[in-house]
Amino acid sequence: MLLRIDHVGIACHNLNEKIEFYESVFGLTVVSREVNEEQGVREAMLHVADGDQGASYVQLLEPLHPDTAVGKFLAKRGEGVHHIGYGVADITKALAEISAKGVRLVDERPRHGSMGASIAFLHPKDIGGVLTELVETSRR
Ligand code: MC0
Repeated sequence: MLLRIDHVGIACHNLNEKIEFYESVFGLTVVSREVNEEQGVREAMLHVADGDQGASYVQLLEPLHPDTAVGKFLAKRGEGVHHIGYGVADITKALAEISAKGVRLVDERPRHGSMGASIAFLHPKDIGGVLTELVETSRR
């Protein structure tokens, strides 16, 4: 069901500072920057690698307001890994299969994600404390 690690989402206080850090330390390149009002984030995708099943990225996330998913996470836990995003071929089918196994879905239906992808989150409390995101994308 899971094709690849699409991205690792990392919560930070200052997006520009963190981009500079990842560029200078790891030599990564920003391929997309977006504001996603629905998710309450300003984010950047930095390309890591290409594989048979598509590309993988580091996603840096800065909250638009304190009262957002990432804002609350930062207040509680500080900067760090916020979620893992896995690539899937058919997100609607994957959500139905996962839900049938008793895992709570944060999103019953896909939402709009970075770089035109369809995304949906699974509840961290049912996945060993890891906020998990499914990503269906046509990009390669
Ligand atoms: C919260 N919890 C987490 C967590 N966020 N655990 C692991 N990883 C995380 N990132 C835990 C809290 O510590 C708490 O545990 C419990 O879940 C409830 O958290 P809360 O702070 O009280 O907040 P809730 O319940 O209002 O919301 C938690 C929930 C929410 C996961 C449902 O953050 C959510 O809907 N997340 C999905 C959307 C999202 O994260 N969007 C931002 C990225 P305790 O033990 O204290 O009860 S958007 C994105 O990434 C897009 C742009 C993309 O990829 O394209």
